[in-house]
Amino acid sequence: LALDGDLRAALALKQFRLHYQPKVSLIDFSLEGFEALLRWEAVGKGMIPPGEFIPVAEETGFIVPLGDWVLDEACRQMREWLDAGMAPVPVAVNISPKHLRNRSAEDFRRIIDRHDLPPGLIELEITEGAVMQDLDHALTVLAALKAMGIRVAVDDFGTGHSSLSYLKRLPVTTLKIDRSFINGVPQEREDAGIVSTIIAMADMLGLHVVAEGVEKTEQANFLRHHNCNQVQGWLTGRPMPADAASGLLKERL
Ligand code: G
Ligand code: G
Ligand code: NA
Ligand code: MN
Repeated sequence: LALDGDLRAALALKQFRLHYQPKVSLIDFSLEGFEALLRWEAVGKGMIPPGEFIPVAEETGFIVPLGDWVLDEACRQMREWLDAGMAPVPVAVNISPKHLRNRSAEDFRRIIDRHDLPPGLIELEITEGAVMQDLDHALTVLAALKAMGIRVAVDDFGTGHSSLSYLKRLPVTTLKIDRSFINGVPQEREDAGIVSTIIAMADMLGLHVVAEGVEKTEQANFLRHHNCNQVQGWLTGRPMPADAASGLLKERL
């Protein structure tokens, strides 16, 4: 397991990278967005997955500067794509609970402005848990982000403890259905029921809905039948380095 000091050194040594996973339309599988996912290329240890160090960073508080770096790096990449004349798609960045608690909407905005980007090209993914840990702060930040035109998605939707009355009050643009529900689709009755109900509810609330962890064609067919908007999963694209993501953007032209 990584130690706090290792993580601080890794940031100083520029050992963190972002990979980008496609989000595609369910109508024609065309590229509509990316989720940025953090990777640590440790010398001699290969690539360390985030599951092994994000919890440490969250525990020690290092997630705050690390999360700022992730947002800054995603914005820098977006600026590079724009400057190269490419038509980019929005990039989503994961914001951990402690990062959200320690930052204001203006803090996030400042990072985006540093790269002179239209705010609509950046989306923040926030879990229900992060929202519920400090609801007043989260509601203030999310409302301000929305007013600035920055998109916000509720990540891992369905696994947290937020009630529907909170969901109604949350100023978000998108729900991402957790992959644990997508796993059982279409064969498991309960999962199929939960997924189709979340899609119908999102539609009723005017929210965009994305299914995570789609690995099989039958899952995509089920989601398309129920009018889900987007899918993200191994079926339509694994997380990839920035140059491969650039390749996908160029193919669209
Ligand atoms: O890519 P992988 O499946 O190993 O990711 C594991 C977990 O790490 C996921 O829950 C993912 O959301 C999280 N994660 C990946 N990148 C980031 C990041 O930049 N910031 C935060 N807070 N979590 C991330
Ligand atoms: O917690 P979060 O939703 O951010 O987690 C995203 C993680 O899910 C990423 O680390 C990514 O590698 C992983 N992931 C993306 N698509 C799939 C998939 O189709 N199957 C599985 N098992 N994991 C996936
Ligand atoms: Na996410
Ligand atoms: Mn998720």
